[in-house]
Amino acid sequence: MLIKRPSDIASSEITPPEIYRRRREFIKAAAAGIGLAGAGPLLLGGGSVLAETSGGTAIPNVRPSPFSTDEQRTSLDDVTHYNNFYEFGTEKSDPAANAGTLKTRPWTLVVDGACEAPGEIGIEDLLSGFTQEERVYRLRCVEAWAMVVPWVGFPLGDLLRRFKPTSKARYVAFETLLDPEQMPGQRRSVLDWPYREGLRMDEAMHPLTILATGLYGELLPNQNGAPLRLVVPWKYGFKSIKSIVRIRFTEREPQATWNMMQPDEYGFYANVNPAVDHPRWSQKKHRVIGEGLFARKHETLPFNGYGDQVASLYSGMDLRRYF
Ligand SMILES: Nc1nc2c(c(=O)[nH]1)N[C@H]1C(S)=C(S)[C@@H](COP(=O)(O)O)O[C@H]1N2
Ligand SMILES: [Mo]
Repeated sequence: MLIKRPSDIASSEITPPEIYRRRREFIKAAAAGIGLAGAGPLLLGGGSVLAETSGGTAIPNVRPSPFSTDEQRTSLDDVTHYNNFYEFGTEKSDPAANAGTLKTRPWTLVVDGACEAPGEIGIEDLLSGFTQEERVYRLRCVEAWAMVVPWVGFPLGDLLRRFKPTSKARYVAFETLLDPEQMPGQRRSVLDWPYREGLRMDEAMHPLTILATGLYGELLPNQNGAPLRLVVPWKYGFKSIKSIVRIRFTEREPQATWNMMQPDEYGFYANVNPAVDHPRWSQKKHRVIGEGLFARKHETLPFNGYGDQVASLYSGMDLRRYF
C-alpha cells in the first residue's frame, strides 16, 4: 500500500521488488563474509534466513486443500522479509525487523454486532477447534507485485456461523490490535488506527476466504500478521488485515483503512481487475517476487484467476464504479 503524500513514500515502494531483494542478498552475503556466519542460527546454509520474529512452531495435522494453486511458491525468506504492516513501519523491511514486540499469547478475538451469539474465542481454540488446511494462494498487491504463499488456515465462514449472524448482518468489519506499546508505528498518525477492513457477507462466507494462522506449515511469523489474519485470494493484498482482534457483523458498509485514506485509489471492493487501472499504476500485469527482474511478467486475470468461483457475487454491479 502506498499513500499519496510524497514524504511518506517509502523507498521500498519505489524500488522494484527484485532490486530490493538483491540488495538484501548482498547485505546478507557481506555479513557472512565478515564472519557473522558463525554467529548462530540466523544464517543457514543455502542462504535461507529465518525471520527474526518467526513463530517457528509447526501446526499439527494440516490438511492439503484442493483450492491450492500449483504455481511455484515464493521462498519463506521473501514471504517474511518483504511485508506491508504499517504498525511496524512503512518500509517493506521494517515488519521483519520490528514486529518482535508484538505479543501473540494470550490472544482473544471478539465477535459481535448483528448476531445471536456474540462472544470471544482464544487463539488456542481457533487452532484446535477448526481443521487447519494448507491453501497455496497468490496474494497480489495493488502495486503490481505478488507472492505465492502456502497459507495455513480455515474458512472464515466456519467461524462466523458459530456466532449466528442475523438477517441484519450484511457486512463483516475487522479490526487489528490497537496498542502503540506493542506496535510502535501506531505512535505516528500515518494511518487512522486501528487498521480496519470489511467484506460483504457473501464475500466473507465464500469458501475461498480464509483466516490464516500460519504459513509454510508453521504459526504465522509476527510480520505476516500473527496470530490471525485474513486472506481473500481474489482481492488486493490490502484487504488481508493482520493481527485481528475484533470481527463485527454490520448492517452498513464498514470503514476500510485504505479506502478511507484514498477513496479514489482504493475502493471498498478491491477486486483484482486488470481492466480498471489504479490512478498511478497499470493493473494489467504483475511480477511475482523471487522470479527475477528479467522474468516475464504475469498477465493479471480478473479476480486474480478466481473468476469462475467468485464473478457471480458481483453480477449486475458496475465494477468500474465499485472497484
Ligand atoms: N494491520 C495491517 N494489516 C495489513 C497491512 C497493514 O499495514 N496493517 N497491510 C496490508 C497490505 S497493503 C498488504 S499487501 C498485506 C501484506 O501481507 P504480507 O506482508 O503477509 O505479504 O497486508 C495487509 N494487511
Ligand atoms: Mo498492499
